[in-house]
Amino acid sequence: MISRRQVVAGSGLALATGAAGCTPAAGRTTFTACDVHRDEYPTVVAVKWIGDQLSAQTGGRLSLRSYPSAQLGAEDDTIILAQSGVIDLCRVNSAGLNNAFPMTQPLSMPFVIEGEDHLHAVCDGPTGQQILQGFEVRGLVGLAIYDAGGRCFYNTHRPIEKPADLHGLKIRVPQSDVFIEAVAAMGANPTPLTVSAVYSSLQSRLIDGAENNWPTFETSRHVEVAKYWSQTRHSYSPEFLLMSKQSYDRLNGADRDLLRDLARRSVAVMREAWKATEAEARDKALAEGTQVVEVDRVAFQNACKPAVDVRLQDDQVRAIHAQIRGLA
Ligand code: BDP
Repeated sequence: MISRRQVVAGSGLALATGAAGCTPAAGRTTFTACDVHRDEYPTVVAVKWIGDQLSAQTGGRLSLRSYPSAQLGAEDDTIILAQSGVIDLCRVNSAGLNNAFPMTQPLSMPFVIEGEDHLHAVCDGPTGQQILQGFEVRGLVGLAIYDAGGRCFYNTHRPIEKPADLHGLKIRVPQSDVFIEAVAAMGANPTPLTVSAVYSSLQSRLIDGAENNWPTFETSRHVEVAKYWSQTRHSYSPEFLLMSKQSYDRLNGADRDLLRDLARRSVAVMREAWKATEAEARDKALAEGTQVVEVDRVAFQNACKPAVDVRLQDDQVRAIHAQIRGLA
């Protein structure tokens, strides 16, 4: 795991060599974009597509350099680096934004979004726009919301069919109060860790399991260690593409419009890559011996209700939650 000090020091070095942070040279600008996933992951593919289009449409005046595989740090680090203008674009999950931006909480909350069609209705409409606009107050510009599939539990011990089966298990969650409260309500001991720490923590038995989507489970190789996959699909917590407001404000109006238009169009690019990657990841995991367990989803949903109700005490969270449920 990279420490924050290393990240900042590393980015400073990169900046000095012209590798990171909106680097204008003779009127040219290269945006830095980071992601915790590896190069072929659909979010990385979509952001690289934006970069290719930018270069093509500006004759190379605007371009983008991608830093996948958490090279610039964990998601929490990259959010801060983008806010402070050290990097230009970060792709992070809603989970990593939940605590600092409560408006994102309903997107991550358990059993609020019912599936991909519902998620698309939310993200492609006024609610998605409203949430994207809410980042500007804290130094970020929301550019796009991407799919992340249904998150499910997986563990090294036993088939989990109902909440009681989670008792006593340490389950890794993202650093989000929404996830901590939900997983506790479902009966496990939530253990917040960065996603990069999950593989070694499963191996060393620091944790017994985690929860995520098929592509993260397979591409991050958690599949090698955790054999039991439970189809809870308890959260459809989506991905965000965010830009440093400092970098955005340096662009002229036409470049801002171009970037926003490409980000909007990249959603379709991402969704297409996502469908294929999700199916392929599932097939590969099954071929590697993953045991898929059908679950009592209603029991999990009922167990989560008190955790959802706690979050709904916040007026903004309650209002967005109501909009989302209205689209179900
Ligand atoms: C994956 C997201 C990634 C998150 C990770 C997590 O794509 O952005 O970092 O979950 O659980 O699905 O932290």
